[in-house]
Amino acid sequence: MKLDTIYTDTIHPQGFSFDDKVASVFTDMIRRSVPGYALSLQMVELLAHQHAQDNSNLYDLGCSLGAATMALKRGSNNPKCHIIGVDNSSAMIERCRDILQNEQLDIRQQDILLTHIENSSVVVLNFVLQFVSLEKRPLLLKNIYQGLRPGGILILSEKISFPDSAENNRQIELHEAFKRAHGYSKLEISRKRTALEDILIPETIQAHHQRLMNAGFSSISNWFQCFNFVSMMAYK
Ligand code: GEK
Repeated sequence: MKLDTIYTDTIHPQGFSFDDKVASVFTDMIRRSVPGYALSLQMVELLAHQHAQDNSNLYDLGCSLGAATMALKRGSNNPKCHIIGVDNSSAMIERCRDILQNEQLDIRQQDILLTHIENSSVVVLNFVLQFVSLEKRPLLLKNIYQGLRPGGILILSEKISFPDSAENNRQIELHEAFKRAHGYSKLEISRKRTALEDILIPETIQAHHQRLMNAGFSSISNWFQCFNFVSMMAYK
């Protein structure tokens, strides 16, 4: 696994994009940056095992290198399910296709806002909605809802914010301590924070729940939280 040193270099990117540099270190980056990432993949597998329906589509929206796409495959373990991974980054999709070349998965380079969701029993958004502009989030969730079968689920993991600013700052500090414990320096953390401003927009749990309800989901629950990272599921 190639080590993420993107923000240690004296010449580092000003903004953040899912380019070749990021794709080449992504596995290391997400593991050291997102508390609970490995668990999120295990739970996608478990939830897919419980909810994947015969002859349905399972979507991993914003699949990056296909880690959650593979969790859908392992969990469903059902040749009657069609598994689709979607990402709009060409660097991610090229590597993803390479990694998953023997896996019989449908990997598409596409904007998830344009993906037609149909006949689905499980949809995954694993740390992806946070990168979609705020005004487009409601429509994306409505599209997912209308493309799910009754009893189908959306598995949603996100970086979140807190309504109380003191609490918000405390949780950000805890997350930064998590990153330091995983070998990132203070300088790398602060450069990355600047690079992600206006690109990763976290929202409160309440905002997420309200939007899921507005989209039509009937039962919404959180199944994991560590600091400012939360995982939820929502049923149709
Ligand atoms: C995992 N789910 O390993 N359309 C398609 N892809 C998008 C869009 C969009 N509009 N916006 C962002 N992406 C993965 C991790 S990473 C999370 C997901 C992170 C893609 C983007 O190209 C990137 O690959 C992914 O969403 C976000 O479980 O980097 O924190």
